[in-house]
Amino acid sequence: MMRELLWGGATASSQYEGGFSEGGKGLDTQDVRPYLPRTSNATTETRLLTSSSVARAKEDIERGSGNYPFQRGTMGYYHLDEDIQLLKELGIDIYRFSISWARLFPEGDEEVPNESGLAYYDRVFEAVASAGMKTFLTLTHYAVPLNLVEKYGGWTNRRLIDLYERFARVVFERWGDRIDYYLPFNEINAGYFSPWNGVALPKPEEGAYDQSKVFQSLHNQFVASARVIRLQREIAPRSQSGCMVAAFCYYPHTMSPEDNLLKLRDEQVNQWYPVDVLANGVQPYYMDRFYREHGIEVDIEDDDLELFARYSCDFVSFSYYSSSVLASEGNGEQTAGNLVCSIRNPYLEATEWGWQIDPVGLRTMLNAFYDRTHKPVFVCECGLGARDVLEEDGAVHDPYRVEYLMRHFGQIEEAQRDGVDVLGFIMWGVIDLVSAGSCEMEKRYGVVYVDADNEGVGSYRRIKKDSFIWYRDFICSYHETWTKE
Ligand code: BGP
Repeated sequence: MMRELLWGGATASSQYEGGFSEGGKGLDTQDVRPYLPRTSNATTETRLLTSSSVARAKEDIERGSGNYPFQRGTMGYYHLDEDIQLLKELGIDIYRFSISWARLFPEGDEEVPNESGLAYYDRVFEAVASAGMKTFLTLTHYAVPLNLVEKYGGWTNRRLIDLYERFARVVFERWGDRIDYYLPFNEINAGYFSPWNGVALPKPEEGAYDQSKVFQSLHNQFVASARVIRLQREIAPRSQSGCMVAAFCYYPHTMSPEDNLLKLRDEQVNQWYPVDVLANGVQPYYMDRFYREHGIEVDIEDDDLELFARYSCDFVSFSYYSSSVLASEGNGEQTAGNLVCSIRNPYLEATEWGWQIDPVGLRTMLNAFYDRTHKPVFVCECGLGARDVLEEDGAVHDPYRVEYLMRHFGQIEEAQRDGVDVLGFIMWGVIDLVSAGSCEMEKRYGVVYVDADNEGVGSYRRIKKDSFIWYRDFICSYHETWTKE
């Protein structure tokens, strides 16, 4: 029996809220990422911060200078009621948003939360419930209080597990009865390929990341996830817990056995490792050899393994934007992807940012996740990043976005027919946001346009794009037809 899907939209606190020092909010790891005009390595520089770039950002903040887009997001903090009204009009069933850890605990290690932060999220939860939408909460979406990086070394330190649990306790005690689905972490595999975003780890001033620190941090986040699930089951039992990774749908570059093996190994480390721990409750066998061969040392305690086995999540979820190609010999033309690079796939078209559009890959991923875990699967992020134009007459025509969505929705239906238990689809950046990868404003995903540019110049007025009407009508007729069947 096919499940009636939930259709949703998503934002994340750092990309959306702005108001970075409003109500006593502390600085976090996203507030200090500068906008850098697009050049070959601008994205890397703004994504992988070093301690000296953080120090520079703090000086800029003191002086009130510099361009730090996450400090303004798309001003959601100031447009809350209007935005929720727009989402209500859109008719989505479920809204995914995240809580800014530094709004509740400005330094991250206080004993008690910040009242003004609590009051802000009271309003958010209330507005979402009154609009009749379900809540899909991401406890943290990349943003970590900066003090926790400077004082404890970010997620390398197990102390963060306790502090994170303290933060989660406040969330569940206060809003637990309103949370339908939640994720302890956004794209938990980001720690591996984008350590500043994923695990709040600064890049060394010279040379590469120490991989032992990267994987220790990831392991600590796995432990934190399991502890949060334990806590939620005690105090907020009606919520459903998930785990989430960025899914890449890898293809081997050639038919060579080496390329095929590389695909398997990369998929294991990049994508399945967190899923096997958090959904299947096991520390997977393949990581031992990977650690050994790369000289990686991770402290894994026996209690951790027991936690994984006892507190695995209820559903699995992933973000999916494009697919990737892997080659053992490193040849082939490169293109970009979600926080990673790939080889160009001649069978696919790519977005202006080089992300290869592959709807069939979504069906493949849905099958792969279900096959591996036998748990219901939520597509909790997907969408098209494009340079939309606000026309003179005040309209935004985005037929390319409608086409992207239609093609992906078709593949979700196919996956359901394959027998995959799909829970729903959540469109990324339903209201335009600052890009997480490149800090640009002009890479837009929304069905609601926000009038602002890369420099933060603009009215921040909200304008419905053509795709708004299409998505609204799609959701409405989907449910009407479903009820009639
Ligand atoms: C995911 C993140 C989102 C997001 C999206 C699109 O990795 O979870 O926060 O923004 O990708 O990426 P970008 O904003 O770089 O286009």
